[in-house]
Amino acid sequence: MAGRQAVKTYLDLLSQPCRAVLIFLKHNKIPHTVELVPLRKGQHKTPEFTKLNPMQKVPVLDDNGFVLTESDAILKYLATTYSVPDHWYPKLPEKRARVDEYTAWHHANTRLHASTVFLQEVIFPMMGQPANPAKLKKALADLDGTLDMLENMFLKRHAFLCGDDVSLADLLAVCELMQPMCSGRDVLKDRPKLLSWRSRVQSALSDSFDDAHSVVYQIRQKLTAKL
Ligand SMILES: N[C@@H](CCC(=O)N[C@@H](CS)C(=O)NCC(=O)O)C(=O)O
Repeated sequence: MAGRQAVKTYLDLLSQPCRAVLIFLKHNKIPHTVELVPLRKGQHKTPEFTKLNPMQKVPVLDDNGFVLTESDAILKYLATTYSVPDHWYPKLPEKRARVDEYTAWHHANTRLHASTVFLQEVIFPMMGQPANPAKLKKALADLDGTLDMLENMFLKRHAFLCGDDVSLADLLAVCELMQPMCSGRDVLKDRPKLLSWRSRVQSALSDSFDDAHSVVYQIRQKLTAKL
């Protein structure tokens, strides 16, 4: 858009929703800048960042003074404000509603369960607190239920979660499902249908996928080398 300045983002790339936002911006060549907010250093708790986002969470978008939080809202805002291919967030009401259906479900399912596995296996041990076997077992069982739903409901009719092409739903989901990979755990390894889906999403996102996930690969290398 003529005269429009690059959008500013506040991200930590170990954060799944931050990676989704960055991949979307890069893949769609939306002019942007990135301000890193390292969560491990508590940078999200500073007075300046708290002023920007009182919830003290990343990602945050600042589009020429319009400040927005929540990856779901940020991605939909970018998809509707910038000229990007329709498949990301289709204009046709029924197709759009399919993406909304997934994204409404995502936070209490794919995100919650995959990130609980990650917390138990990676973050708590990093903080000197070993994984709690009962909590890890429950998180893995919950995640299994979510993966069943992805296969049997969302991927039942289409190659992607909400249609025949990649959408915001696939982007949010794949970033969450990559997170447990930090400990070397591939949560999709025994699920051929979801593995094929991930390959399709990865191909659709091309280099932006691996670029954004380089931090995940680095942690995996570090943690699995110790085993
Ligand atoms: N629902 C939010 C979740 C944001 C969120 O939980 N971000 C995490 C990183 S993945 C964070 O900033 N955590 C810092 C904290 O809770 O202290 C979204 O999708 O943007």
